[in-house]
Amino acid sequence: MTVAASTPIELIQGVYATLDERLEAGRRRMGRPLTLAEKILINHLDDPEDTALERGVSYVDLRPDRVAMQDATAQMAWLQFMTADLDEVQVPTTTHCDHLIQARDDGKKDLATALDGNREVYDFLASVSARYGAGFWKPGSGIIHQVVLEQYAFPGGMMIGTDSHTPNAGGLGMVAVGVGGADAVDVMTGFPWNVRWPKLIGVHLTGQLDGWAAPKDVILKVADILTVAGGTGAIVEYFGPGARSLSATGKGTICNMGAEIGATTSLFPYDDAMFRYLKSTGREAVADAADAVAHHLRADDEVETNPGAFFDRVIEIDLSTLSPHINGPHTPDLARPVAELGAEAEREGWPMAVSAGLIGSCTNSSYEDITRAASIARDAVAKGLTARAPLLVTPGSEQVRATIERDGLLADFEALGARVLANACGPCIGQWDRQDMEDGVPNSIVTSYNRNFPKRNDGYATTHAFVTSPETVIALTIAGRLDFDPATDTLTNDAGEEVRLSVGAGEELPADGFDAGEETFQAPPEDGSSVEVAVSPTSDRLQLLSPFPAWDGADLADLTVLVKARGKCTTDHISMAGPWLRYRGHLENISGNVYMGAVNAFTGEVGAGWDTTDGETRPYPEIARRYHEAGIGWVAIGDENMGEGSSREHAAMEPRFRGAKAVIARSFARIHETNLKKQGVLPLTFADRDDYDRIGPKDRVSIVGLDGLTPDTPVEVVVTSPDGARTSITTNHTYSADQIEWFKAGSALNLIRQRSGS
Ligand code: MIC
Ligand code: SF4
Repeated sequence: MTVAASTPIELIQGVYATLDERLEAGRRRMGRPLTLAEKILINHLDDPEDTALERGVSYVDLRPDRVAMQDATAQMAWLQFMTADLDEVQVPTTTHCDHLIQARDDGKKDLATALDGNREVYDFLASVSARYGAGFWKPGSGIIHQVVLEQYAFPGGMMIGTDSHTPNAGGLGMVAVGVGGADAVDVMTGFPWNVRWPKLIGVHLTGQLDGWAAPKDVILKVADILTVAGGTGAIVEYFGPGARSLSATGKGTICNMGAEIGATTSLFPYDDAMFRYLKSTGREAVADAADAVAHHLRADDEVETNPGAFFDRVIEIDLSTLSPHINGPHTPDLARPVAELGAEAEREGWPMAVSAGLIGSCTNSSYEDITRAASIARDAVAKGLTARAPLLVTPGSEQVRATIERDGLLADFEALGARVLANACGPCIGQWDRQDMEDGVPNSIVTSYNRNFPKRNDGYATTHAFVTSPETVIALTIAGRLDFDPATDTLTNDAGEEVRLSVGAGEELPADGFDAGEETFQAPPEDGSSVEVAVSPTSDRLQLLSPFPAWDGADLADLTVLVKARGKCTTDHISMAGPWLRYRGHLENISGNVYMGAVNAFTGEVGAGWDTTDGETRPYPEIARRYHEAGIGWVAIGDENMGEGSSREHAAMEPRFRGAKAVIARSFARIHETNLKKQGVLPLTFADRDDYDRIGPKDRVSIVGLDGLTPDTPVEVVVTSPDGARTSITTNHTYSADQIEWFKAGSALNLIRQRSGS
């Protein structure tokens, strides 16, 4: 398979060719018209005839059209793929280098530093992609989701990506889902992708955005309504006249941040804005092909007229009355209108001064976003204003960077004193070597990113991060305060005059077309079999994997409680990013961060607990290593929405590697739960959520009756306290019959190996 720099039209035509027949069959089966998400899923079913399609219940096998992986997750995925002993990937796959570039000085210097410092990892990713027939996007090419939107996404398509913000491609009408590396490996090795048939949430958009309101505000509002767990197990489908008023990249922003409500994915119906975006990004043939089947690329008419009959829940948003929002700190669903932030910050004691403003990330770095923000910068400079806080801008892709440079927009930011960083994730993932602030100093930052968990951007727990639209970021950074509402407040300029910022004026697409910039794509050779993939046995960044042991058929008796986490325990708490991104290809080394951010439910301490071997208090990673070395099996206990946030399977592999047998929580985020299953760790949920309180620090936990593990049957957990008292509690699981085989084999990958005889 050779993978090009964009999706070949033949592949797309192949997907469109089956629409007529499959959708007709789908309507017959369901006995009703179909929503868009249902159409795309039905068209990608492995077995369209016989698969049960009960929402939130049935597990289905799907055949995605593509796989995309970013460098921080691709390393582990490729290391797993290599153990399958295949000659090439079975589905078009791309690797994107975006997460490992640290922001410090400026784009050019930072890229050079990254090329040098990460050489071994980049060489590995370039060679492994070439060896197995995958496309490789070099460092500097941009953030995976922006590149995918520009090159690979197409209306009606379906893809998976090893990053939770893969749903960004829903802005082009694609079902694009974030998964762990093991899921990607299934598809790359030719197996179908297994997922629960989703529930459907419809968001009916009417009206039109006005004033300072931006597409970002739609998702900030949806996050407010649904909260960080509200989209779990669901696809969010947007529709209505308001949807048609938004640009494709604006739609992408909304779908992107659907990850923050736990949604499986989000998407918009095909429309003129998508047609324009496809044409402008050099994909005329795709635009025409989509236009020819346009009626299949949106929900059937009845859905828009009577949505209540098709969706599990319908949310109404009138864009005309939507006010600009800003969410945070510490969680992306803590929302309020910008106008109300000042009062709340005052009440809560959040630092009122803005210490930095950051524009970019996969959520908000399109040409339109940048033109809108740049117009405000221009306006501010013309009115004699300067930014009161540092402003950092990260273009989403090389194509966006080259175009905004050509169009003079970079200069607009620079005139305001902004620094332009590399086309990469940078401060969005803790890759920010922040020079202007010390750890321990409470401060507030405003970003156009999507996540704002503590330590996420600069690694400081004392930084309060607020997420908002690029235009609000720039306004608050110019004002230097959280209690500034650009719609009503004025600022004092150099001449002592009171001036008001004008509303940003964005351009949907560049009038002169996009400038592709530097060539950053490496196509694989026709035959990659002679390419050598180097992994040095002495490397501290890459380590070949050994299979996890299979289940021995016995119950899991007398397990120690390594950690009982209280409150939020996101993947950032379980396997921190920032400096640890360095070890994403080395399971043993990265296990040095396991549960480092978890709040100990017994003591309130962060990242440390009680070591059963000698009664000492130690950091969790150290206790985990000691248990591993001593062969002590353990469990982790979690609160609500355990593993919220990212797709990183390290948050499941590290516990597995160190001897975790089960994670028992009040509830799980979808990707983390699947990642645990795939790696052979049992994810169980308390049937009675109060049973969480029954687990003490020195208890022993036994998971019994596992030889009878079957779908939909509770699992008994016996908790023995130090005085010998035993309590039996009931837990639930979501394993399907097929998935139970993953547990038995020790991991999903072991099962693939068994099946392919390697
Ligand atoms: C993130 O935004 O947290 C990341 C870094 O992109 C992750 C993936 C990762 O941990 O590598 C994600 O969102 O899946
Ligand atoms: Fe990169 Fe941030 Fe987007 Fe994750 S959310 S892919 S770290 S830009």
